[in-house]
Amino acid sequence: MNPYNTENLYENLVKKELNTSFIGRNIIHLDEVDSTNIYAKKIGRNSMDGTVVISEKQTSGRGRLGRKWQSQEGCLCMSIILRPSVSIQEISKITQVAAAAVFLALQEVNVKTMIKWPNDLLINGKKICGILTEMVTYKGEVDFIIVGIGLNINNKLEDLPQEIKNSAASVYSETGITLSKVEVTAKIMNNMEILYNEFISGNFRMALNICRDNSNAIGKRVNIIENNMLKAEVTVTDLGNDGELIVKYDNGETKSLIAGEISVRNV
Ligand code: BT5
Repeated sequence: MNPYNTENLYENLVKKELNTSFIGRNIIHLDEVDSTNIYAKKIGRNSMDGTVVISEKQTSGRGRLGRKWQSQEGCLCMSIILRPSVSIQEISKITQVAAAAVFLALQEVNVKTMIKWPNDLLINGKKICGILTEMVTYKGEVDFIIVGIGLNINNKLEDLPQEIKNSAASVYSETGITLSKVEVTAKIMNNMEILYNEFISGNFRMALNICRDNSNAIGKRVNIIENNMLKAEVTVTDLGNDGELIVKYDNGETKSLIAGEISVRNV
């Protein structure tokens, strides 16, 4: 079977499978763009809540902290524009809300993933999805946010660039299953709307529990990396109620780590 799903993500195909009231009700589908997050940032101020930008190809896909997202054929690249009325401090939680939504979407098509705090999904320990949440403020308040999701669905392993070949994979490369991009896109939006609505009504726990129950790190040893330097080897004990990573040092000290300041790598 052709591992690529050539079906295009046209708005009406996705919309047929949506049961949302606002996420994905306005879809901008592009053949090629530098980055769907950059595009969404440009149009965000004048876009309706829940607008989704999808591109078949990205020429400069972005990761966190200036890193790159390699957008090979078979990768689903989408950005959701949202206007949450929550404080700036709450915004980082939306990455975990999105991770939980992608997890549920894949679970619905019988693909089991693990969530790597705070923004990755893994299959067999390999990264298949990364999430980049960015915020645009206006007069010191959140104007809108962009939740960028890059999900390797039908990519062939040999097409992944050399530098990520050992750490990255796709749903297809790990399971042999070719999924419909349209179906997965709609399922992500459907699950995102449920979890996001809970989150903005004060219930972050629903998404958090999914991240906690399917964490690849809880109970494991990890390296803490800060500014590209190895800081310590610790044991992850839990996720805190605000989504922070709780770790225990070998001297017994416990600390909460906030996403964005550090990253963790399995030992
Ligand atoms: C991320 O950053 O994982 C966030 C990726 C977000 C991508 C989406 S695509 C739609 C939207 N538009 C954008 O421009 N971006 C968002 P980070 O945690 O910093 O991880 C980046 C690292 O993941 C890289 O340094 C590579 O090691 C690895 N990587 C890059 N491309 C990958 C891929 N396609 N699959 C798996 N790993 C990859």
